[in-house]
Amino acid sequence: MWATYALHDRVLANRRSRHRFAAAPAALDELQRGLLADLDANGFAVVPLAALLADAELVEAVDEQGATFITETERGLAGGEDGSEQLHRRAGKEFVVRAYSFGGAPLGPGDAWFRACVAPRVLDLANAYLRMWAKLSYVDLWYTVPQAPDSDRAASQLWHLDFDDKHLLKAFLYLNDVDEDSGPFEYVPGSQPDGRYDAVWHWSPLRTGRIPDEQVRATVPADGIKTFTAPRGTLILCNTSGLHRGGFSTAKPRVLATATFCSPASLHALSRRNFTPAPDALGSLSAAARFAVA
Ligand SMILES: O=C(O)CCC(=O)C(=O)O
Repeated sequence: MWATYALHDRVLANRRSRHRFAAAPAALDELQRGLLADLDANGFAVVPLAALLADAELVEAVDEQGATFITETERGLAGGEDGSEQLHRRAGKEFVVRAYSFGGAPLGPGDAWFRACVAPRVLDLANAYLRMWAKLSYVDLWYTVPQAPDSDRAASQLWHLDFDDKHLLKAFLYLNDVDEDSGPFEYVPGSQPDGRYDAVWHWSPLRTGRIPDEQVRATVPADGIKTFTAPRGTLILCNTSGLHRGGFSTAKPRVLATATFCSPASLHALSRRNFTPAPDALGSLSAAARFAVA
């Protein structure tokens, strides 16, 4: 797998994508440049979506989409077995209800979160971080259902590195206020590829193991874990090929919109997009956005 990934990263898909980026790099403003510097240094950046997008109507539409998703999910959860069966959950990660999951939902301008993900203010930053034209491989909303505080953590609630790609940028937009009890996202700054912990937790394709909490705490200083408690409307951008975990909600649900930007090498070698661009999605998009979703 290393050989296939390295071939796509160095020679095939990513080289073309890097050329596309280098031929017409988008000019970033001061806010975007600051976020890029944070991403490069620590593997994450945090910003209110409203500040990054600078499009009040779109921010409002995303918020409404979140409110509708919460209402529908809670209706489903309250509807006993029948209602609950209609909800999108994946085996092994039942604690997350998803709006779309992996069904290839057609997404286009009618979906506010999709629109935000391909908006130049967001996509230009993702491309600048990856130093190539990125692919948008996953778009979804998640509702994390609270579980008993004494239950065991499972799946992505445990420390891990995402195995799909090292050129990776995930977006997590909190759609409700997230505190310690609602399962905040957590990250070890500097654990991204080429970061200060790269030698400790080195990324390799398809590496799927979980890393014990004791090992993490024995390796990083007490303030070396970033716990993202934050108000609704906060956007976290993170290279999750570094060490992360989250979604251990105990007292309250956590609701977020998420998206994954990755390199074409990931799409070729390791992953599959979870949505299909709707027929009306492409016409209005920039060349970089068409590339991202096509
Ligand atoms: O739910 C979370 O906060 C963690 C998500 C995660 O591990 C991932 O998206 O790779």
